[in-house]
Amino acid sequence: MNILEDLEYRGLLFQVTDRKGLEEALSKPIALYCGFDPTADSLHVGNLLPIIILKRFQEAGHIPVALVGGGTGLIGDPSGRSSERALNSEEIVREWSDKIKKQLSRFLDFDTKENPARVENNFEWLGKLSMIEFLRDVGKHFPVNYMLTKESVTQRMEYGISFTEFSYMILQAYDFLNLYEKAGVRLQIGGSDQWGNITAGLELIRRTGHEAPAFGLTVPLITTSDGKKFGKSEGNAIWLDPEKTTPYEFYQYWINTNDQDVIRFLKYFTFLSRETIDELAREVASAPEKRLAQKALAEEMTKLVHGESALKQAVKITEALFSGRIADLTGEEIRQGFKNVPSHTFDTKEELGLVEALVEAGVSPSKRQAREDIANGAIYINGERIQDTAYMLSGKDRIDDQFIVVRRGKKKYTLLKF
Ligand code: 485
Repeated sequence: MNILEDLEYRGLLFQVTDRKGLEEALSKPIALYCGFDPTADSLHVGNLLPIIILKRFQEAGHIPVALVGGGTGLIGDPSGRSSERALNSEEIVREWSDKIKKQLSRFLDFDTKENPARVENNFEWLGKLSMIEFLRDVGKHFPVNYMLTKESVTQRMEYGISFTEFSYMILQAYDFLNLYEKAGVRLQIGGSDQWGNITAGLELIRRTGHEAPAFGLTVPLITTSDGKKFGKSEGNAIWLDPEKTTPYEFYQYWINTNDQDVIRFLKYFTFLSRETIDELAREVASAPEKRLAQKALAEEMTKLVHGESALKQAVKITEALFSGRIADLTGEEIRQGFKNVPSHTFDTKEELGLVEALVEAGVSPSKRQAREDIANGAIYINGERIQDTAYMLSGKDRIDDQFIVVRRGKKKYTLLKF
């Protein structure tokens, strides 16, 4: 199976400019690129698919170029947006570009002799381009009529679009031309919203008299069967930066994938073999309650993005929360696993009556209720039921001398911090 057939099997080919021609071009190693604008200080799972496809192309012997939009990020892509973007300061865009460059680098192989990856920042050339040069050498190739037919523009006609964002497609087109000329790039990939910008680049390459063919390929927009936005959990983006979305949260995001979506996502995102995926599909059909496919997906994704040891930790936290054996966790694991539960900070490490602590931390509304909760067996300290109303919390209860995990009833967790 060649790379295009593989992408097709995975459901990843949305549009291709010239499938036959591209197939032919791919019979030899080619360079290809995908661009990422620094619109935040981290990439998120919505950016993962093109990154993984760059990796797939590299594994198939081609040369991936990951481009950080340090220049285009100062302008703002109107594609897929109904309103004008707010401009970020140059300092912020520079800072975010550096972070994103680091993140992208994790996924690609720079050390292989045959086809090492490259990371570029388009500020390198866009930052130097003069206004006169831009208008004479690049703008002249773009009939305004042609630009007006682009969906990124027509979509915005009602609410308005600045000249700045209107010009964005020319900058991305110039990138493609530049990488074509200087790095032999023959293919640009992106999400389906990038089709207009990618084809603008092909147009520029053609109009500047280049002979060697160039191509564009887009991947579909990822949807979920329950209509929730892919890559978000309760409205929050799932980031690739472990400081913003912990590896445990990241693992949880994937493990919560619906049965209806999980096989499709395994095909999109993982490097598991076709046989393994088919086997997991049979498992989803015959024993969905085991969630083997979801586990495989969560494991593969967490390993890919955060590495083996972060995956082990995420699994350990998941298991401890499931079994209630909280005491086995380290302080760092507690921090990750209980990031989103209510917490209360005590400013003393003195012994503390459990009843008083429950009230102060808001676990029980009154001392009377706290005593009742304890006596009824509803209170767990680090996973162990405590039924002694005179119980004193002390150093031996603190994990890493910092945390005590309180559970009231089946599920209601509170984190006590010291
Ligand atoms: O030469 C280029 C310069 C910038 C870009 C691409 C080529 C970035 C592009 N205009 C863009 O805005 N991409 C989005 C981004 O950066 O967040 C998303 C796309 C998505 C997918 C992803 O990047 O919306 O479809 O391509 C990688």
